[in-house]
Amino acid sequence: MVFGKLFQGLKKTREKLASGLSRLFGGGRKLDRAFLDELEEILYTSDLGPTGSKVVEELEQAWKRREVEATEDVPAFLRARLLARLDGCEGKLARAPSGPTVILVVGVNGSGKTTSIAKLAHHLKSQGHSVLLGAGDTFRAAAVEQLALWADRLGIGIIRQATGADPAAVAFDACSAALSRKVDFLILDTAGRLHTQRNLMDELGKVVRVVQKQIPDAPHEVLQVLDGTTGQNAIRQAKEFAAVAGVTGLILAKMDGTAKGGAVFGIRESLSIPVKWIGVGEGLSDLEPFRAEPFVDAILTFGEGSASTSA
Ligand SMILES: Nc1nc2c(ncn2[C@@H]2O[C@H](COP(=O)(O)OP(=O)(O)O)[C@@H](O)[C@H]2O)c(=O)[nH]1
Ligand SMILES: [Mg+2]
Repeated sequence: MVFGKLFQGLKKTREKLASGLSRLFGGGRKLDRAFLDELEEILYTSDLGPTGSKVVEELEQAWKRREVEATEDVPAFLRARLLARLDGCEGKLARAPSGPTVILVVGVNGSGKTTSIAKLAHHLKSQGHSVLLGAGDTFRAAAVEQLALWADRLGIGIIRQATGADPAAVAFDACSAALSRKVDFLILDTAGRLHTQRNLMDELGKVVRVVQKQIPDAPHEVLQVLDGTTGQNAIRQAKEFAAVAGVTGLILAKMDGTAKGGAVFGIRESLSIPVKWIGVGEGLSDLEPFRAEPFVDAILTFGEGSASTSA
C-alpha cells in the first residue's frame, strides 16, 4: 500500500470518525438541522476540533442555498472542503537558484528534528543529491553524537564543533564547507527551543544572519518540526513559533502510532504555512512527502461507500 504507515497511523482518528459517521449516514436520514447538529458534534469531538465545526457551517450555508440537498451529497462536500484547506501543502522544497540550498530545521525539544533531518537527508540522497549536515544543536552532548551517527550511516558529511560551541559558529563553518564542497543541500540542526525563550530565539536569528553572510538568499527553507501526537497543542505551538522564526514549511513527525491527524487542518487554517513532510516512524525511509488526497481519505470514511472519488 502506498501510504501504509500513514494510513495505519491515522487509525485512531479515522475509526473514531467512522463509527459516528456510519451511524449518522447509515440511518436513511434526511438532511435537516438535527442531522447537521449531530454531524458537527461528531466532527468536533474527533481531532478535527474547530475545523469540524467550520466545515459543517459551510455545509449549512450550502444546504440553505440548496446546493446540497441530500445526505448522499454530504461526504463529497466534506471531502472537498477538507481538501481545500490543504491547498498548497505538498512535499516540495524550495531550491537555491544556484549553489547549496540551505534548510534550517527548528522546533521544540523532542519534536523529532534530528530524526527528520536524517530522513530528509536520506530522501535527498536517494534522489541523487549531495547533502551536508550541520550539527547546530550544541546544547546537549548527545545531540551532536546523534546527528553524527546518522551522517555516518548515510555516508554523508557533517560539520560539528564541541558541545557548548556557538551554534552560529557551526552554521558559519557549515556554510563555508557547503560552498567549497559544492553540495546541493545543507541541512542545519538546531537545539530545541520554545518561542518564549527569548535568548534562544535571538540565537536562531543570529544563526540566520551568519548563514546569510555567505549565502545571501539562505535559508531557503525553515522547516518547523511538530510532534503529530500533540494534536490541537501542535496548532498553538506552530502559530507562536512561526511568528518569530520565519518558518516556511512544516514537518509533522510521529504520524505513526497515536497521531492526531485532524490537527493538520487547524494548523493549515491558522497559519499560511504548508505541511510539507510527514514522519511515520523512526527509520530512515519513514518520511513521506505530504499529499492532501490520501491524507483526507485516510481520515474521512463513511462506512459503506466512501467520500473518496479516487480508486
Ligand atoms: N514513532 C516515531 N518516532 C519518531 C518520529 N520522529 C522522531 N521520533 C522519535 O522521537 C524522539 C525524538 O526525536 P529527535 O529527532 O531526537 O527530536 P529532536 O529533539 O527534535 O531532535 C526519538 O526517540 C525519535 O526516534 C516519527 O516520525 N515516528
Ligand atoms: Mg535533536
